Amino acid sequence: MHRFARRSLLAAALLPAVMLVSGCGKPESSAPAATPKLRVGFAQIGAESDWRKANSDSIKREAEKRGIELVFSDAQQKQENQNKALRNFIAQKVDVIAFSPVVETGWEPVLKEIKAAGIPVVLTDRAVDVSDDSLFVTFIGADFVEEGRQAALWLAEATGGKATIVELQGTPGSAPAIDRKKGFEEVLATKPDMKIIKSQSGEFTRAKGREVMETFLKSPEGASITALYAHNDDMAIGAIEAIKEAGRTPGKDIVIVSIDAVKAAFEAMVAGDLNCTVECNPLLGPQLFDAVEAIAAKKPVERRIVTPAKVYTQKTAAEDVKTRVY
Ligand code: GZL
Repeated sequence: MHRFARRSLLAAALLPAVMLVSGCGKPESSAPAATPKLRVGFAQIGAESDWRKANSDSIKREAEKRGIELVFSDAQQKQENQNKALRNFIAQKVDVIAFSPVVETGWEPVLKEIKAAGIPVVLTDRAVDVSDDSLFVTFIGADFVEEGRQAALWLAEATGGKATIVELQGTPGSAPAIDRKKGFEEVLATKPDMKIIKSQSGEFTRAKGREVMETFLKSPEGASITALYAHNDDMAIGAIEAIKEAGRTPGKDIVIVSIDAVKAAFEAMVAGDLNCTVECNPLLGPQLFDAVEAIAAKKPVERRIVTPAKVYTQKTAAEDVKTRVY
């Protein structure tokens, strides 16, 4: 039986006893019994990008604002650390567990242990690939396939449908890397003169994005590159440094489209180095704790909560950059 059910049954059972003990037929202090603080365990992926840092800030800030006790762990982008943290939350008997799974697979065992412990699970940001739908209550996050489509549609428009593209993928096996590639290639299938000639993971980080872009530029096909598709802004910003070092002009010789729409991307667009970014909102704290509080109150929760996206380009970057909050 779920912890909340047990707790409310217990409270209901005890109340008459409490009233009997006091002998007066009504509780001594008229103040209502303080409802216990909700305790939520959150297993975060890491701090690999500006997006991730904004996501963590939003979750911590919102928990604080709502008086929810947050047990927060950072897995440094390692699945084994996330699994450890999730098992820890079971031992700590938290009320709800939430996490952003670093990759899609390998979660069934720990999710079954959490289910057996009667603790509800909320997924934020990234999805898991499991056969048993009862292993989590809801998934709150963007439609990564659509983000990939939007990036490709913008690039097709910007290049007249003709581009020799290199791709910096996100973390191998992660939902955003799989789906952003899928959406981009769906559009490319209709564009015969747009070709991805090289594609490799930059792990969603600036450092790795720069390193991989350097190898692309030094390869025999380096001189033929006319466009870069990066699965996040951090890798695009790292790649911009490599492009400049190679004596090429980012934003002109090599047109660049990425995803996230973090503030540094707007600064790069104002500088003319980046051409377009597709927004993937990291501020999931409010939606996460709306779902947590609904679960605690035994109210229904949507199975899938999609966060909207928007395409931003150099055209409006000088204005947009002033109001970006992450
Ligand atoms: C997307 C998120 C990705 C971001 C990256 O929802 O999972 O992980 O695009 C982040 O910046 O590292």
